[in-house]
Amino acid sequence: MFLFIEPISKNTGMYVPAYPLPILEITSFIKINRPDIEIKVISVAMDYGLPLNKDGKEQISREFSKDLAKLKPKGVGISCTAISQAEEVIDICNLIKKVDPDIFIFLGGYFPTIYYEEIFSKTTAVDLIVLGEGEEASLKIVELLHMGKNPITEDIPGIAWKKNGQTYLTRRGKRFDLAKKALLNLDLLMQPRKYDILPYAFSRGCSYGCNFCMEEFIRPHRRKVPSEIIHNDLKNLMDKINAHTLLVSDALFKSFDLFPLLRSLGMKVNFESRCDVLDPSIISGIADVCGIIALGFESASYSTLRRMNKVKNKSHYEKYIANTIAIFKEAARNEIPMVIFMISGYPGDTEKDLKESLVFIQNLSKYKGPGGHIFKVGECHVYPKTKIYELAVSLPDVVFDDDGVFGQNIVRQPSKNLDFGTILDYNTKIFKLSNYTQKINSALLNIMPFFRLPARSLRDDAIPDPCFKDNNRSIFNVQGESLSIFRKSVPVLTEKYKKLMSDQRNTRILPL
Ligand code: B12
Ligand code: SF4
Repeated sequence: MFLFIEPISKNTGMYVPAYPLPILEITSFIKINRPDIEIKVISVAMDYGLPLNKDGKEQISREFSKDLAKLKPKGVGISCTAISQAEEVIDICNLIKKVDPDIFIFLGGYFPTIYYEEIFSKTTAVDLIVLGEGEEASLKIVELLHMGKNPITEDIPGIAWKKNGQTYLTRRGKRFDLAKKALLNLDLLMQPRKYDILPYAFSRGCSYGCNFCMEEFIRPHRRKVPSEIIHNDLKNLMDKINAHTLLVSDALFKSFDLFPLLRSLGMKVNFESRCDVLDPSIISGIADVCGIIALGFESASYSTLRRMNKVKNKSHYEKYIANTIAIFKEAARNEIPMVIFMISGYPGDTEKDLKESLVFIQNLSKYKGPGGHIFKVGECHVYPKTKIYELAVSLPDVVFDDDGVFGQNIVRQPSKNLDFGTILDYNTKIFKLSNYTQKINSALLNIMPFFRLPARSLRDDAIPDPCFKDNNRSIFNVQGESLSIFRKSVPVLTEKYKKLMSDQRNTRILPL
């Protein structure tokens, strides 16, 4: 048998009780092609619990080791999307090899695609890394292991491995043909009915090339999933999982023509799009189906948006800004909750850039409506090997925590006279212009039950005991019933930890 695992992310603030879509896509593809091969999907958070401290993590490791010894998989595939999962991934790999050194371990996802060398130099527990989309390669790996053969072969495109101190790579394969995408097979999940949120990708890839984004490393062009597959997948999701909240997982969502279908299925759709892609005139027609609309706005400064490669020129910028205002007004008028994502302290930013964003947001927030809005502004991260890294090192006065690929690499000084304290001041001022209405609160609580709560608040006495898997409150139960109990204590927690909620991301990192 084969196991595919989604490890936890140490960043709890954005935790979503959703099935692990990347590995569900891959395993469904393997299963449809090889129904004879046994496969299971584990979401560590959902199936074992979310560890809140070292003790919780150790308990989970013990339980997982026992299961592993029972299941005896020939191979384990592990997904690593976010950087905040990376260290957990390494720990799981080491643990698996400790239980049985013969289990073949392979990784995939954004992080290993970009940082395969760094992973190989940190652990010898990883046998192989798949670069880019994982369907075709995983099928071949699993088939070879099933036949008792070594999957480390030149015949599989887009894989990397290390032998005798040297890293080997095969040529990158073609993009996965989405016409071959398998219907999501929910039976591969351990507990399909425990998930509250249904993530789904209607398309993959994006060609905009914003230089803080990792999309171009995996899929630099947008391709759509054929509509017949979408229809069948969504109907199946509604039948098998008793949840109605859809979380769109496209890099760039544009499939607004599908809203009649989504309405007919009784779904609430939460999506993120670009400020210059979403047409404000369609908003009133889709309002009844919308949960939250998120926009990757990033900044109101032309100079910053140019450095991000978010806009091409001045006229693009003007359209970008005008469209953002129009979307915001329409969403407010139609009572749709909005989340506006922003990055502050981008390499090259001066205080003038931050001021421009603040003034813009002050004006925008005047159009507030009962749907509510949140300005989620975060500090800037300079991830090695990406274009933003090149930009940061090319500018003489930029200072960032150069703490390697496993670190957060926060920009501390984006230009000569702008320090980190000033950036945080602006972030707080912008965040405070959010309009937390009842509607946005409950929409957010549904999708991200721990949104902006500091990690330590998750062990607070105000949280009822049934929300934990153990007596020491060191493992949180993130299954549907437990989260619905937890949600009732959120108002108390929000009041108590108010100050920390607008603080830096590290307050939301689990102390593991
Ligand atoms: C939906 C989403 C979210 C949701 C998560 C919901 C959920 N739990 O499902 C929310 C909104 C909460 C979110 C939050 C964040 N996200 Co996000 N998110 C996405 C998004 C749009 C979709 C992920 C997805 O499901 N894709 C669909 C599947 C099919 O594609 P896939 O993951 O690429 O999988 C393929 C390959 O990667 C590979 N593969 C994947 N796993 C494996 C495993 C094996 C074994 C193999 C062989 C192959 C393989 O094969 C798959 C199939 O072809 C991606 C961008 C994107 N389009 O993927 C960003 C993305 C993953 N997010 C990103 C970021 C930065 C964040 C945040 C840190 C943002 C922030 N500043 O707060 C947070 C962190 C959250 C956390 N707790 O860690 C970055 C990750 C960069 C990084 N390495 O850190 C991405 C890549 C966006 C980007 N382009 O930069 N995110
Ligand atoms: S538009 Fe979004 S998905 Fe596309 S490159 Fe920019 S940030 Fe990435």
